[in-house]
Amino acid sequence: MTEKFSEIIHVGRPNIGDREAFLQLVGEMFDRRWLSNNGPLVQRFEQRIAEYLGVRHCVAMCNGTVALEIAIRALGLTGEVIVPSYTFVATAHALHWQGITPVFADIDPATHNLDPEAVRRMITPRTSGIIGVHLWGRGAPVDALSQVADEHGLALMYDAAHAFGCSHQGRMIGGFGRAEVLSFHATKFFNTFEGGAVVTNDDQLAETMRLMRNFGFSGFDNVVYPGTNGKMVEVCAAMGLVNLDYIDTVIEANRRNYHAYREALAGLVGVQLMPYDEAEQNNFQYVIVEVGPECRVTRDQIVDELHRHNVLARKYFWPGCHRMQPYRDLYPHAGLVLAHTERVAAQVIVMPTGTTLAEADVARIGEIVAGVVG
Ligand code: T4K
Repeated sequence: MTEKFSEIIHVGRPNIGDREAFLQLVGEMFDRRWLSNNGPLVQRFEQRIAEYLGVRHCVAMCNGTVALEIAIRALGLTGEVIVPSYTFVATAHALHWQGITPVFADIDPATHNLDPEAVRRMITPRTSGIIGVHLWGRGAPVDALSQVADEHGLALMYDAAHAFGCSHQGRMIGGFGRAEVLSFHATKFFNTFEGGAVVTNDDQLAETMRLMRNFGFSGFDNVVYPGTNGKMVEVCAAMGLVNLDYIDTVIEANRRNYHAYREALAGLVGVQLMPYDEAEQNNFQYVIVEVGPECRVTRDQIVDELHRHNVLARKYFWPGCHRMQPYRDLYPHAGLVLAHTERVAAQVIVMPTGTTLAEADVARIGEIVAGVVG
């Protein structure tokens, strides 16, 4: 049988704003001969992100993973930090990379976000903090997590890599916890090629992170802190400024596709599209399909059929961080307390979306799924 798509359809195909505007900014950058080190484009970018999210500080970085590492270090986390296993592995690696033990807590199967009661059960005398993840751009249970953190004197920060442009309980994500970390990777709905940021309302923390991302330099020849190189370069900030002007178009395309998926998958037994709360502001970038036990076929059979038709749907975040290295060897029994994580990771499919995918393409993807589900 022939494939439904002759070209590969990717999850995470970049959305790219006005090319002329981008080239104009790059031309100005060349004229200035200022390419990195807190240049004027990075400063403008940081200001616009902070305004967009309503936070006091945006510290732009070279990618989301380094932004996580710097935020973790600036908060002084040590010993053990509680994180979900059901997340991109960078959340755990950013801790392990600095000699901190990621301790995996289970999720709420309805929201895929950390279950605050499961977090509570994982606290030990070595625990110094909690990193919540706003998975798929849906807000984590911020009130309950902050209550657990306060009761135990733990620092609370968020991995908001999926949640740029999203609100939770009517407030923009970016202002929760001590700090929130964004990713602007090429595959995110809003990208700066590679890039990331930490946003915070804490003046002192922002100042520390600015030092940390630039080797700890405070002026010429004066190093006042152990730092690293986490700087965003000017060309990335140029991309970010141009894509900020394009963000509403991208969100609208994602919203339209999400509704098209809703229609295309309606009535398929055991196939559920994860809803977005339309009372909130959403970026609609993660179209999540869950294949339950009532379905006639398995999640993997559906994914295989999609791939056969050149639709590279993904099984994020299968099999869970606890089953990836080095965590699988370090904590071979972690799965015993991660029942929901294991079940959810085995039933999720992430579908393609974005400005390069037309509504008609979504309908054809729906036909592939319907064809295999029967
Ligand atoms: N925390 C969370 C919760 C995260 O999800 C992430 C990143 C981070 C932290 C870390 O942030 P960064 O350090 O990355 O800023 C992708 C992305 O690489 C990663 O950024 C993202 N999360 C994760 C969810 O997805 P992979 O390994 O699946 O990437 P890859 O290369 O397979 O790309 C996905 C698809 O996109 C491919 O089918 C090809 C397509 N693609 C990719 C690129 C780079 C394109 O069409 N064009 C491109 O330029 O992780």
